[in-house]
Amino acid sequence: MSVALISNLLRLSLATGVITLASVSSAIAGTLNVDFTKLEGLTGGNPGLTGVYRADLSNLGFDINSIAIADSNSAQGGQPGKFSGFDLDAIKISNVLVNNATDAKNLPGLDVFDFTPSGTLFTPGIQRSSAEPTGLFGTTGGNIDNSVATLQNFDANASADANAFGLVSLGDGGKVVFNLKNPISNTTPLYLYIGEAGDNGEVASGQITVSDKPLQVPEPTTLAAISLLGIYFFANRRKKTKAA
Ligand SMILES: [Ca+2]
Ligand SMILES: [Ca+2]
Ligand SMILES: [Ca+2]
Repeated sequence: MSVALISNLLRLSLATGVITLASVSSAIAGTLNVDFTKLEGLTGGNPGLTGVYRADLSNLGFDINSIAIADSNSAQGGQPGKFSGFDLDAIKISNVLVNNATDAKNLPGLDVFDFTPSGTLFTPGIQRSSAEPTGLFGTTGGNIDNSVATLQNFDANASADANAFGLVSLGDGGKVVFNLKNPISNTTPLYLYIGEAGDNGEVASGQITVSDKPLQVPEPTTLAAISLLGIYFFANRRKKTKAA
């Protein structure tokens, strides 16, 4: 990502509960504490094991044009192969505050997402061991296939077999950028809800970025760097596995 692209960008870290404000002139212009709350209960399809997390986006001080979610690349939790990494069931933005996963499932949400490849930009992460050539679950040809992922609904079947449905696995270190159909003005209240299918340790270190600008897919040089990084992590992990 170029310096220009991280202009006026807020990064919410699920792990630390901190938003970091960045600008063109400096990588980090300020830091705000943010409550990142795991809602009560689980939701989803069958089995419904989606953990839902809420971030308060009220009073950010700018209009939101894009939201990015990146897998932490911890290479821990959940299933390997095409289910590697953060398993995104759904993403919603709403003016309504809810406190449990079922209520989040029933929220209509604001009509701001375009889940086609033109509005949902995917950078696949690495598949952990036994990679499948067909790609990560919920993807087709390197893009998110929303007929499988159904990112508008918390409806994931949290299983790693033929019953799996309703989610996209980002892969280790993968990233998805949602460029919103319309900017969301800086009104209050405003809440972001995301679900992690399986609720099995892959959300705690994920990251969310909200920005006042549309984000773009990485430039070729950046993609190359990410690939090298992925290879490094893969090699490093193999070494550790051998040692252990
Ligand atoms: Ca996973
Ligand atoms: Ca879904
Ligand atoms: Ca999971």
